[in-house]
Amino acid sequence: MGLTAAQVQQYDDEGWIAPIDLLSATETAAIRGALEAAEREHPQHLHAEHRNNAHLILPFLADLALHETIIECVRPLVGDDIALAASVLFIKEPASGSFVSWHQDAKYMALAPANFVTAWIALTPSTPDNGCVAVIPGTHHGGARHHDDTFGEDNILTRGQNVPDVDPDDAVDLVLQPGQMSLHHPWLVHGSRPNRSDERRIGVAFQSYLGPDVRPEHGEYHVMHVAGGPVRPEFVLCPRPAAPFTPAGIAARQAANDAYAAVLYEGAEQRRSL
Ligand SMILES: O=C(O)CCC(=O)C(=O)O
Repeated sequence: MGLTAAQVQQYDDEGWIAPIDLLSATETAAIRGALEAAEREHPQHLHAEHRNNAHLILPFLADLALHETIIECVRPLVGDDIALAASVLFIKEPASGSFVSWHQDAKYMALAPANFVTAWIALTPSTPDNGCVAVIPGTHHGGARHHDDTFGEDNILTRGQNVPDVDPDDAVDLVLQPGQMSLHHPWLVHGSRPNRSDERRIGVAFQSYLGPDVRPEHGEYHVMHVAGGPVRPEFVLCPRPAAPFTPAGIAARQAANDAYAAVLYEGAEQRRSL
């Protein structure tokens, strides 16, 4: 439970920690099963273009976001009062070209200071063959890098934002078994290649857990309370879903997605639905 001093040191030095054991095989299979059942039964709410903030309509994902082990790992990195800004289902279908270009999460999130951390949870194996997350260690030092907006068809990111001057030879693959998680810093340059395997690669990213001093620089953030003191008045407090796909949950998620899209697409030349 929690992080060792060496893991906290690695986060400070390199900007990432992995792998961290989170869920048992049974728990992971149950969450994957529930997610895939929800995808089958409610495709209009969970299709490939609509994978943000599903924790606001699916109680089992909200419960996962509040997992005690995640909180114990996040607390030493950001502080005791924690809110969750958003979540993303990063799903790569078998043998698909979907990839994630080199980017820094904080570039377009308009949250400051960068006292927040993403937890990425593997519900399937996540390997070089199926396009696991890869990071460039140490790139969280020095703040924002230049990004080009590429709007690539197969790019999972909103703008296809890409840091051009990355040497892929510097990358470390964050290989995870189902039920393990990684943590990464908001300024860490990272990305992922396509899934060349014949199985889905499913990751749930809680993006991000915000420390007590973090505030929106502009726009509106609809956040969920996670731990410690109350959510600051600069944020809109989102309720946890009472049951799957309730009208209130669907409306809360839509409002959160609309507000998030407005922030992420600020100044963008193209837009797609979130
Ligand atoms: O899941 C992926 O391939 C990329 C994940 C990512 O960019 C993130 O969690 O910030």
